[in-house]
Amino acid sequence: MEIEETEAPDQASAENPEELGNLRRSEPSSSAAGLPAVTHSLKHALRESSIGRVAASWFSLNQKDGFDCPSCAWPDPDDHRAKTEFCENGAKAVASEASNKKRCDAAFFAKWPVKELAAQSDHWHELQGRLTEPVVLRKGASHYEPISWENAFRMVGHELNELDSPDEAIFYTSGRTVNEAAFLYQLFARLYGTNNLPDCSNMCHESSGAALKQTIGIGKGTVSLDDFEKAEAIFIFGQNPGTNHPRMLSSLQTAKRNGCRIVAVNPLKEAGLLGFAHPQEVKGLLGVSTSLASQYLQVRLNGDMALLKGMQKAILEEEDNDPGQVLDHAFIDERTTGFEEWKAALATLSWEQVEEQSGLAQKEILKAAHTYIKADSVISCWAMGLTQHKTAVATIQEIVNLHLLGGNIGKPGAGLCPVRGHSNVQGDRTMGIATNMPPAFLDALGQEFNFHPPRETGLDTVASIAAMRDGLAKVFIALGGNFLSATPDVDTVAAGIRRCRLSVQVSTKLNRSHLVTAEQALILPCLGRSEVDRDQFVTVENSMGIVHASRGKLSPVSDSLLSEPAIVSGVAKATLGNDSEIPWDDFAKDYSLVRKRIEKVVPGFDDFERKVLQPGGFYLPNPAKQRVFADAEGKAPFSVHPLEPIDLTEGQLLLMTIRSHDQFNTTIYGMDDRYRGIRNERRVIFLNREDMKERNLSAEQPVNITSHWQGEMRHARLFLAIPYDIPRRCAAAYFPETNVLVPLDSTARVSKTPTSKSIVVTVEAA
Ligand SMILES: Nc1nc2c(c(=O)[nH]1)N[C@H]1C(S)=C(S)[C@@H](COP(=O)(O)OP(=O)(O)OC[C@H]3O[C@@H](n4cnc5c(=O)[nH]c(N)nc54)[C@H](O)[C@@H]3O)O[C@H]1N2
Ligand SMILES: Nc1nc2c(c(=O)[nH]1)N[C@H]1C(S)=C(S)[C@@H](COP(=O)(O)OP(=O)(O)OC[C@H]3O[C@@H](n4cnc5c(=O)[nH]c(N)nc54)[C@H](O)[C@@H]3O)O[C@H]1N2
Ligand SMILES: [Mo]
Repeated sequence: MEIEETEAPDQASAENPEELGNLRRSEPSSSAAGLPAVTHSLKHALRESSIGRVAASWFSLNQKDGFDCPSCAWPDPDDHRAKTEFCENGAKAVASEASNKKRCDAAFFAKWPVKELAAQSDHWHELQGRLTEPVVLRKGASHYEPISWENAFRMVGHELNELDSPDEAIFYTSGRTVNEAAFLYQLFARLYGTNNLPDCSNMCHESSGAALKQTIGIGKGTVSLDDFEKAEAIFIFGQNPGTNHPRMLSSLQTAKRNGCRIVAVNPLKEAGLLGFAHPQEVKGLLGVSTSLASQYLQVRLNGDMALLKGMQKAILEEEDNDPGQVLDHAFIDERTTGFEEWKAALATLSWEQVEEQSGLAQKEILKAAHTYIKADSVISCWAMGLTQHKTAVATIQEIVNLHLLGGNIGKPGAGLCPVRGHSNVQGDRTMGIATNMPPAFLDALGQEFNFHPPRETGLDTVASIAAMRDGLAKVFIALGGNFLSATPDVDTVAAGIRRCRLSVQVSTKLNRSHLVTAEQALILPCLGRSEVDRDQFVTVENSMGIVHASRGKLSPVSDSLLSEPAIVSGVAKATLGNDSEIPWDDFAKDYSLVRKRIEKVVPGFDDFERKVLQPGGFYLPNPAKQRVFADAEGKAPFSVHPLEPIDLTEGQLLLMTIRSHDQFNTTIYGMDDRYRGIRNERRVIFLNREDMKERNLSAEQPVNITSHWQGEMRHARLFLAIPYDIPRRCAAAYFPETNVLVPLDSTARVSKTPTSKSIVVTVEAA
């Protein structure tokens, strides 16, 4: 069945224009950063702002009295911070936010019809500067026009109060939202009466949270930064830190210099895993790099579970050869359950199956297993390469199994490290942004604010899309993000949003979610984290569970911006009126009042105000670090999962949708993917040379991509075929251009995360 594109010619386009740039290609790099990282940071920054503003932003970034980098969630060192504790892509993120050379103001929106804006590319949207005043798109109008903050709030309140049920409203959050805003937002949604709180995490590390909660009892990692200095082996699965977490490379470099062995598991040979030239070291600037991975396992897409089982098999075989010397028996006996059942299940798996499904030779897997066995302390890191598959939760639980065998959780230099994406995505969850917060949280919230929070599980991202598509949800509000472009099955999302009565976007920069809208739409522009918010500071939590303060340093790009907490409070007051006993106006003015309430509701925040003002902040409690795990006795279960290969029929490939070096999710800073040797083009698909030969495709030939899912076909047109070092029958292309191919119903078990890294496709000459 063809999934029809729903766009009528008179509708705003939900996709980037199908146009090619002017591709230039070079050899992929064998190390990341160095001087080019510094020059590219500067180039991007100066394109957006004056030199003074650039300097002010760079020297406040990630300093103890400055603001938290709005790019990734990698932590800052507890001590020894460099004067410039940032990376090329952090610098791009700040440049994008600090941008003051152009602006999307009333004159901009008066000039541009929405449909014409939608005909432009995501990169063009990014270059238009900051959103500077609230604007409204009225029913049937072609242009956005200015609206006062008061009227905007009133409009949202009116539409929410018109709904037949609170469950017809959706409250989405993206992971840049700071703790105070997130706490107020979930409070508002629950007072209003719904748990419909989908977030970007549903598309991101939801699988990690689900896998870890069931095993180690907490959906977060167990390491801190200094564990990287003590680790004897580090495994990095499905992650491209050179682009997405560049500051992690400094930690890997330190580990390597301390003698740690690093094993990279990735279908692509990513530059940042091969080597790192530290831009803050003279040698690094001169291009001398530290090699990082001592073993590179070019696993087949979705082959990690087979690899992990293979490693476990090898470890058990070694234990049989050398009883008592390989496994941590004391740990297994005292801190785990289900070892014997798990071992029996693994015994039924053959090496042939492991090799076939991982795409790796037994010899390579044995080598990785020996690295694990020889190390007294092991860290495993992972990101989207593991979380966005049907068997994501199972695969992550295989990592947990691996760590349980050697007691590699809760001791120095060892542990589990899901590397988070958005800078406060972990904090947003802690604050209650979730469709199913535990009863204890809801009890505490209800008690503190004197109400009965709804208990029914709300709609997550995929379920929200289905509800809008089916006419069951009618108001869509987003605190940050770019829902339309970040979600799967873009045409279905567009059709769903268009059926709604009102869509509201709280944003800093123009994006496609402002252009494909409900009957009426609002853009509510907010302060960025880099900007001064009167005398207030905010708080965030990084990937390692450290909560710290962030204080903007730059002057706001416009006087008409409000902070996120002020916007949430304004909407809440306009919706819930004076009946509510909650002092929304006070919360908007003084965030310490919000923090006082957080302290009462969220565990681990006692003495919040004082602790968060300590330089560097404080660690949240994490029982798994003390080896207290999921079950009633604090033990962690071994998890048993069968291998589940994805059956490709003749001619089909498995496609992963990934990030280029010049993007932050749907924000496209530039058209290059320098480390992979791609310049001036995003419409590319990386293919194995043999697979290209089989299809008679030549290098840079234009192709169309079709995805196949339960008899349905989805199309993405006009991409250039790039011969690349990638395993047979695997392919890679950038998101969001390929999100049209991701079927809405193809999700990971348990976590419901869209399977954006395993899309079954065929590729044909265009
Ligand atoms: N500059 C920048 N920084 C970012 C972001 C950004 O877009 N730009 N995004 C932020 C966010 S929200 C997130 S979640 C993170 C994302 O960070 P990453 O997870 O690093 O992002 P992806 O580009 O999705 O890369 C996934 C990696 O997994 C590999 N991979 C794909 N499939 C498989 C598989 O089946 N097995 C294995 N072993 N590997 C696989 C790919 O080759 C790629 O190297 O980065 C955060 N930081
Ligand atoms: N095919 C495919 N799809 C994916 C992924 C993939 O790997 N492949 N990755 C998924 C992942 S991991 C994630 S996290 C999601 C990301 O999904 P989202 O978080 O929804 O998307 P972003 O592109 O990060 O959002 C960018 C927008 O956020 C707004 N913004 C930026 N800073 C701020 C701020 O401080 N406050 C507010 N209010 N707004 C701000 C800007 O207007 C900007 O246009 O995408 C997912 N989608
Ligand atoms: Mo993410």
